[in-house]
Amino acid sequence: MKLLMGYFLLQAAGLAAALPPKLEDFKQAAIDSGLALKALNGIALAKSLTKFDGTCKLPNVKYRREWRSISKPDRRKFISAVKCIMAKPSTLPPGEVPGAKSLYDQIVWAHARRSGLVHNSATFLLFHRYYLHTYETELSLCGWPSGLPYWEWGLDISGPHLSPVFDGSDTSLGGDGEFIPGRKPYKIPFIDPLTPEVIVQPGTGGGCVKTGPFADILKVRLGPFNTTEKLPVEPEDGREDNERCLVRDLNKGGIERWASFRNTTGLILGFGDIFGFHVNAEGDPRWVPQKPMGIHGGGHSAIGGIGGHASDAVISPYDPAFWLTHAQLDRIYWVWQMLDLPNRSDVFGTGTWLNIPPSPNVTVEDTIDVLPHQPPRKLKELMNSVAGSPFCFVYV
Ligand SMILES: *[C@@H]1O[C@H](CO)[C@@H](O)[C@H](O)[C@H]1NC(C)=O
Ligand SMILES: *[C@@H]1O[C@H](CO)[C@@H](O)[C@H](O)[C@H]1NC(C)=O
Ligand SMILES: *[C@@H]1O[C@H](CO)[C@@H](O)[C@H](O)[C@H]1NC(C)=O
Ligand SMILES: *[C@@H]1O[C@H](CO)[C@@H](O)[C@H](O)[C@H]1NC(C)=O
Ligand SMILES: [Cu+2]
Repeated sequence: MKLLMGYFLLQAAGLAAALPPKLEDFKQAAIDSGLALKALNGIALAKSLTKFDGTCKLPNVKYRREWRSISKPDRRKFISAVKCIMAKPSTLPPGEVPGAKSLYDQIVWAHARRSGLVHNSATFLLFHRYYLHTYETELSLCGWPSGLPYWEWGLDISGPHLSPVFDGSDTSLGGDGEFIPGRKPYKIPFIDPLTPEVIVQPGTGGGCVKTGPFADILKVRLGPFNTTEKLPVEPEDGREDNERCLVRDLNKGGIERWASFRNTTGLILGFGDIFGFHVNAEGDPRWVPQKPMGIHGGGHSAIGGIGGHASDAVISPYDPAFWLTHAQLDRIYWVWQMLDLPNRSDVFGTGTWLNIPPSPNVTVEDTIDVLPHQPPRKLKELMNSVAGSPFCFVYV
């Protein structure tokens, strides 16, 4: 009801029909406090509600909410659904991927085995949107009918170790990794020679996650993969059951430097086409060598820091917080798109990681899949979260 009223108010104010807002429309203080992003999400929501078509309708739309706006009993329900995915067996043919024992491992594998195609490539944003949908679908089969929660990085700029997402309680996604003192700063080994040095300082963890709902049940099995020269595509190695703990290194630098309200809001307001939005969101060294990481890298680094699984480009979905951080990235993309959807329904780039090996430009007529979970779909079918797509969600 509150949502609907907001919608009509915005309609009445003519905002939903206006041109996309500009950076100059907001005071710096409103940007840095998150008020601007909240307002932009409100406008995007109002606009999205005018776009329903086909089977996606107001009564069945999934609301994707920030972790803190979900009640504690509902957070526990969500966590139970995640545990249910971890308890189900993989459906892959026996022996094909021995490390994919549970359905959760299998879903991680769906990311790992094509990671060389869906990062620093044209399909990055839409593959991950489709991938989140895969998880949301499995969650609904496990008793969580609502939208996937997201994690608003900006609220935790003082440090993710202070966030309710990571407080280690039974309403969190687990605590920090065990603190390992005396670690050295780490230089990210970007392969692109144009990328400036990026040094990550040790975070507040560094070891195994031993608190929270998944401490006793979640094991990392697949990998590790050697990403020195390329990200994997259908790798032969890394498929074995290499059981180990989930490592985290909550890291405030990830948010301060790359995923603050200023960074996310600036990205939404700063670019009018997919080229600018995409290469900045992902910090593509070929196009923005002076700005590696992007909000995407920042969101990962905030959880994985140095050596944490969330910092691993291939198997980061092992961290149950991966899904919330990627929902936040998708939310920023969604808000940006909804502000001017007709002009923001394109893709930019080729079909391989940093175009290694070289591949043709991708178009919206090309397809992606999350096999065996989700069938191939044309990229143009994945643009609108409330019409003409397998999706039916909005961010609130
Ligand atoms: C990863 O691959 C690179 C290049 O092929 C090689 O030099 C390096 O030793 C490998 N690292 C590991 C840990 O296997
Ligand atoms: C991200 O925002 C912070 C302020 O919150 C700023 O210091 C930093 O330079 C920004 N990073 C990028 C890559 O724009
Ligand atoms: C957006 O699309 C409309 C038509 O759909 C066009 O009139 C307008 O100029 C476009 N704006 C930009 C910034 O491309
Ligand atoms: C691929 O896209 C780039 C960037 O837009 C463009 O410069 C190039 O001409 C395109 N290549 C082909 C073969 O269309
Ligand atoms: Cu990612």
